[in-house]
Amino acid sequence: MSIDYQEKIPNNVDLSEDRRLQRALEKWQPGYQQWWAELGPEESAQMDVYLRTAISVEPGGWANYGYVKMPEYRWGIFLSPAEEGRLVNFGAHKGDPAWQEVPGEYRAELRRLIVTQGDTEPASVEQQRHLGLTCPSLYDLRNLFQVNVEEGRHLWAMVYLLHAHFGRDGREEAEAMLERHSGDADKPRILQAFNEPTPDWLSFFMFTFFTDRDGKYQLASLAESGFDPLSRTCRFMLTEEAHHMFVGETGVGRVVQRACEIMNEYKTEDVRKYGGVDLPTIQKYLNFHFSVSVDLFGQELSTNAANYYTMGLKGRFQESKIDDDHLLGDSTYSVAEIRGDEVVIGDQSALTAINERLRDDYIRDCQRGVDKWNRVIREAGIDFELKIPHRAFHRGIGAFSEIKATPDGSVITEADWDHRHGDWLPTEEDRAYVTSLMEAVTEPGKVAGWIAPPAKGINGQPREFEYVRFN
Ligand code: BYC
Repeated sequence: MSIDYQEKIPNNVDLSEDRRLQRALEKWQPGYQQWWAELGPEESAQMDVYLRTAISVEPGGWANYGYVKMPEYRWGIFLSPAEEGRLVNFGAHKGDPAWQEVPGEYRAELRRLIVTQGDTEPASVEQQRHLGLTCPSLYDLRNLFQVNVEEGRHLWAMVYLLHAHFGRDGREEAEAMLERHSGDADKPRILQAFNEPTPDWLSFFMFTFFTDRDGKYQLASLAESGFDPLSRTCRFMLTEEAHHMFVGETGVGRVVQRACEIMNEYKTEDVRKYGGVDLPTIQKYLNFHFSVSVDLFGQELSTNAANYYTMGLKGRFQESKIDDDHLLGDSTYSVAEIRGDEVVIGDQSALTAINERLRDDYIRDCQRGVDKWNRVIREAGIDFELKIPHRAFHRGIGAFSEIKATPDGSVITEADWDHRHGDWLPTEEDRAYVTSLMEAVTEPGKVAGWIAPPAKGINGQPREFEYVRFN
């Protein structure tokens, strides 16, 4: 399954065998390139960036690193290898051969899932477009750009499915991906977290930790799909996603580490005085990014999600490894809900609670990363613990969007919320402080004062390697 880089659009799907599809995608390509030039990373076109490019979809296919100017990055179409004899693994069609073509009766639902997924990818590039101007190091700048080009490729992945399987409406949807823009008043991105700005690097690291992790869980559920081309493309996308979450986890970890170093070196809690980000501010950013990211899982009880499952279009996380009937007709699942002014746990149909189950899987995974940050704090001998807020905190979607709650899940009045939310979410002042730290550091090996250096370089290169060359 090696990738053909001789083609205008690199691919491992024998694109040249399907002239119509090839022509349609080649027609979409200039619009994509124009979008990248206008809304991709600012002032980056002339830079040589040390990027990885997939050379095959097999394990180890990531070995190819070299300097690339981003507008010349070889975005293409890569699907994981087909599994022979793959079946639909859940829902009403369980046991049928996986579909190679869109099942006609589920066309609208499948298109909607693919469009929602696809829309997030260019959105994140738009959200992050100014960050390069204030990079804390060349290492970080290179990682930002790696994330950006791969999100661009994820858009290609979804656009390929739309073009290859949805005819004219698919082509129209592919156009619309370049017309909606993050934060645009008239044509916003579909999901709210993708209309929030990513104004500084602490936000970027939080975003890649929390929001990219939603990507991991959504892609993993779509990778279970009975629609085989979607499954195969998501499986390959997941291999790219892992690096993005690494950037988030280590990025926040390095900000935490620097805060602890300052506290110990100067024997103070006043980390800001010495140009670091204090732990309480990191906690507020965590609260914000966690809460907007858990919204991305949708309503706790969702007939949409139940239908996607029964139709065999979107499964649960690691569906095939779960030991049950994969139909969920009679099963129940515990779901937190509001009763009066209390959060209580009740049993609900497992089928309608699919979104909530995925959210639970996600929260457990987030906790693992937060535990690592807490280890850094503990090892520095500091008495402070970062905490994931309760799922009822600061929600815009689902049952909890109706109420106000503290980070530990107590329901409070609107008036109380108005009075106290600045203790839990970044205030204007917090944001202004974090913004004031954002100054570009572009000398190889040097790192801004608010973040610790990375533990090691990329692809075995030293930390002082020139990861980005300015021309
Ligand atoms: N914002 O029945 P419900 C990634 C709407 S991130 C706005 O719960 P459903 C990435 C919903 O559309 C992963 N609206 O909805 C990360 C529905 O509208 P209608 C992206 C929302 O469908 C970083 C209504 O509320 N992938 O890859 O079960 C960088 C009822 O809701 C939101 C996917 O999301 C919201 N947050 O669940 C780059 C996978 N939530 O029908 C990339 C595909 C709900 O009443 N998407 N609504 O008009 C899905 O599976 C589902 O669409 C969702 C929503 C899980 C998002």
